[in-house]
Formats: sequence, C-alpha cells, structure tokens
Amino acid sequence: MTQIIKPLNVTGQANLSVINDSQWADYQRDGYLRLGQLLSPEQVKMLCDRADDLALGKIHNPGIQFQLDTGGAYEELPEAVSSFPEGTLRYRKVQGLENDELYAPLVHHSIFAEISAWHYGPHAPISIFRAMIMNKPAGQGTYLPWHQDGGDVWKLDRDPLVTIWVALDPAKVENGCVEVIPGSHKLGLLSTYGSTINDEDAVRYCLPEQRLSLEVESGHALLMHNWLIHRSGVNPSGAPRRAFTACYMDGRSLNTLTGNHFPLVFGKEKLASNLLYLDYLRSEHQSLQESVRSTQEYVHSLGQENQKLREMFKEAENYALSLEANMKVLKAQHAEAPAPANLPAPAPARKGLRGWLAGRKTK
Ligand SMILES: O=C(O)CCC(=O)C(=O)O
Repeated sequence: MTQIIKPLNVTGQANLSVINDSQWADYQRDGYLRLGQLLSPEQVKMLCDRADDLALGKIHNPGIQFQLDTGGAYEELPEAVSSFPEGTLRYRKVQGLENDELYAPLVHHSIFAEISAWHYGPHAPISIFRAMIMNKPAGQGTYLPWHQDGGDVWKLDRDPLVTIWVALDPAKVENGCVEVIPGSHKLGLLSTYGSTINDEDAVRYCLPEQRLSLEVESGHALLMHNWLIHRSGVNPSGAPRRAFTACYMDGRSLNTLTGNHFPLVFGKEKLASNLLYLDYLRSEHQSLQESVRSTQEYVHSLGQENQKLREMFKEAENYALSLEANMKVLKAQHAEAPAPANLPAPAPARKGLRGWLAGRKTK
C-alpha cells in the first residue's frame, strides 16, 4: 500500500514524504487517495480515549458537541448537543475537535497544509469547516446514505474540496467502512442543495459494479474529494468503528448565515494580508463615496446659486426696463415742453438696456 505519511514523531511533527505527481494523478482520477499510516498505535489509543472521555462527560469543553447514534433512520437523527444528559459511548459524532488540545496537533498536521495548498492554491489561507469523530457504536451504527460533502445545506459561500478521513479503529466491510464510487467527484455536486443524492442519481451512478469498499487500517488516512459519492453502513460487530474526519477549506470561505469566517489552521498571515487589502479597498470605497456626496452637494449648491442669480438678473432687468420706460415718458414730456433759450445741446441717445445686453453677449 502507498505510504505517503510516516507517523508523527514525538514532537508532533510529521515525517513527510511529499505526495508525488503519480499519486496526485491517481487522486484526480479516483477522487480519493490512500495516504498510508498517519498515527502510531499509541496516538490512536490516546485519541480514541479522548473522544470516549468527552462523550462520557469526563472532560468538558464548551467548543465540542455530540450527536447521539440511534441506530434508526439517518433522516431522524437528533441534533448535536453540547453534552449528553448522561455520558454514553453510543455517540455518532463528537465534533468541534479543532478546539480540543489533543486533537489540535492532528488538525494542524503539515500534510494537510500541503494537501490543502494543492487544492486551493499556495496563497490561500486554510480554515477548518469541521473536525470530528464519526463513530458506529458496537452492535449499532446508523446507515449513512450515498452523499456528497457540500452544497447549500452547508451554508457556505463556496464549496470545500478536501476531506481527510483517518481510521482509529480498523474499518472493514463488516463494521461499516466507507464505500465510494471512484471517479464520481468528476460529476460535481449532483444537486445545489448537496448532501444525500436522490434515488434516481443513486440508481444511475452507484451501480454495484462501481462501488468500492475502502477498508482502512487503524491509524491510516484517506484523502477524499468532497464531491466523491460515498456512504457507510451499520456496525453489527462487537467493537466500535471510530474515525477522525476533517474538512479543510479556503480560509476566505464564509458562513452565509452569519457572514463569519471559520477557524484558520494554516496561513493565518495570508488571510491577514488579504484582509488588509480588503480594509484598504473598503476605506477607499468609503472615501470615494464621501467625495461623490460632497461633489453632489456642491453641484446642488451651484444650481441653487445660479437660480438665485437668474432671479436677481430678472429683477434688475425689470427695474432697468421700468427706468427706461420712465425715461421715455420724461423725454416725451420734455419734447412737448417749450424749449428754454440758451440750453446746451442734448446728450447723444443711449443704446437702451436691450442694446446694451445684446452688445454684452457678443463679447
Ligand atoms: O465515517 C463515515 O462513516 C462517513 C464519513 C463521511 O461521510 C465523511 O467523512 O464525509
């Protein structure tokens, strides 16, 4: 089996061998890739005990939620809660594990940074949509129908692409391992709503000969494209089937309900620089809006002043015309009056207001 990742060393740093081109080509073709062993048996035990202790209520962490496994229909599963009234190992999910100190080093494993960079580009900051344990309790488990991981139901402004799945208990056909339709990620999301695919698509795309059960050894990891059609069965065995699963996304993704980003796990500084640019654009936008507003006010005030000037001009014109009319009357009266002897010759006729205005306009 391909061994891409060696176990974490004691300091929690991965001994990586980089995923090579031929492995990426396999992934592009199939929509999943076996990454090999990621965790040592000791690490697996520590993480299993932790998930169980959290579900049993031995450890409290307000950032973690739990979903009960009912063994009933998937559609009737209860909502996740912040704690079970009584601790139980019949849990289906323990989620929010990015907030747990023992799981956090796994969430921040550098191989996931490398995988995320391959998907979202080396400049993208990376956030975590969810990091959880999916459990099929002994002798129970809930059948998880054929589905894809994404769509409107996830309330995100863009589709995440990267899911990592790490077996904590050995996952086998007998205890409900994950089953996939290799290559089905190329179909894209079959519905905009996402999640469970409809019966028609299941009949069309999930033919028995296309199904592949992914049996995975304890501590080994899978990379799965979020659009890969997959499902998992129940667990009639006498032991739980626990797996850690985490979905990584472009750190700029937003929750469409709250407008919030998700916790950043890689490249915080990249988001910070993106946000700086965003801040710069926002403040430029604001100052441009202010300039437009004050220009509009200035235009409006000029218009008002022009109107006032037009009125004053009209008034002055009327006054001048009235003076002219008066002058004509006076002249007529003067012409009719007998001319006194020895008066100086009359001044030359003035242009009149209209002539004066006309002359002014030609300048
Ligand atoms: O662990 C399982 O049974 C299913 C996991 C799954 O659907 C996922 O990780 O997206």
